[in-house]
Amino acid sequence: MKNLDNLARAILQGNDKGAYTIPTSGLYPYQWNWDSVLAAWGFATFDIDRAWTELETLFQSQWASGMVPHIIFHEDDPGYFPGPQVWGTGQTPPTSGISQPPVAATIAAKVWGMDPDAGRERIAKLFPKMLAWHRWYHEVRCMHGPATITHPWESGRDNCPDWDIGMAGVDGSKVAPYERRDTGHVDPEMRPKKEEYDKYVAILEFGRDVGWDDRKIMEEGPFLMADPAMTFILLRADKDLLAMAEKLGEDTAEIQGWIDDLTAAVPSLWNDDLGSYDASDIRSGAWANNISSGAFLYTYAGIDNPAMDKRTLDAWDAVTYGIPSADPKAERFDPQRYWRGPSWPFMNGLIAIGLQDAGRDLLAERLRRETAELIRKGGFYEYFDPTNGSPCGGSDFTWTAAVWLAWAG
Ligand code: 9YW
Repeated sequence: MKNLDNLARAILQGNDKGAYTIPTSGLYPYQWNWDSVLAAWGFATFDIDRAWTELETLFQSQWASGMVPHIIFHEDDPGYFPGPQVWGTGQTPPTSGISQPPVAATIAAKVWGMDPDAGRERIAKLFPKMLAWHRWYHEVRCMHGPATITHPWESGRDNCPDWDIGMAGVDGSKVAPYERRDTGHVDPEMRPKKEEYDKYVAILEFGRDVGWDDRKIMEEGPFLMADPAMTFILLRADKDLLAMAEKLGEDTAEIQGWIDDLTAAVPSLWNDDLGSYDASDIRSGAWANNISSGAFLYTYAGIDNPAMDKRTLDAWDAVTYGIPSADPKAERFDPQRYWRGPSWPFMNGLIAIGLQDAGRDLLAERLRRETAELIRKGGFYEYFDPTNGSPCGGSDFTWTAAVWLAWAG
């Protein structure tokens, strides 16, 4: 649809700060890691040079450890909490101290496919940076087998029921006084609750107090959970990185080793009682007992699992528009509260990549159609109620516009 294409481009251009894109003005005024990568996918449909620049800017803020932070605070903006001073990472430009799901290699491979000749030089420069990021993920975050997260924000699925058991053990009562900003931009009913925010800040303060030391955070931090989505996204990205290494004539042995190790860890994410991939608390071993859209990324990782297919369809069939972020049949399902139920267009897009690659064209097409309908009816919102399609969260959202251009529209 022409006019929606134009609108989507205008949203990307409106959120474009020159060399990076913000998710939406007001609510999220900085560069976010996976939002930015998805923005590149959208830019690639009409401005390939700008797509590469987006990825290059992101990797300019890579830490010496290889970690690529989840937020880069290029310009100070008092409209967001917690800002650069709270994170206190000492980086230039300032950044947060945690990462986000590594969708970069997967999307960079797609952008290269859209720019096969000129793209070679740009991808060759990005390759060692992506390799270093993946190495950090494997050596640090995968030390227990599956990919883990040290903060719910690291998962990018902040208040998903996946993290409830891990959050239960976090003491949020002693955090320094702070003022939330998110609830001034959007309806508080669509955002995480105060108790959750106190705990988010407490986990952040731990990281800052240990100088963002990876070892201390992994060993002593207040929160450590195995994340199925992070595991599947990393595994998929490893495979894309391997294919890239082959095309560039780079060594593949290390990447192949990561793929083997992570594939071997996937069965540890299977909760037999629930009949689903599930998050778990690394320290206690307890399951989250939640069926989330993150767990539905197994096909995206190239994993075949008929029992999980059934689970996915059960959850999907129980709503009308796309994949719900939490189990629609569970009591804690909350169709408009962020990651506790809503359907997220970019997440649907990632799941559809997996379905498409697995040759499940009808399902991929259904997901595309439902997502397109959400956007057509509601606009380029951050997320949507999967039961009635109402738009939620921030408007004029970058990754929603990007997936419209690259996939849904
Ligand atoms: C926050 C920007 C980010 C996304 C995350 C999403 C949310 C930030 O917004 O987190 O302050 O809560 O959960 O996935 O990258 O769009």
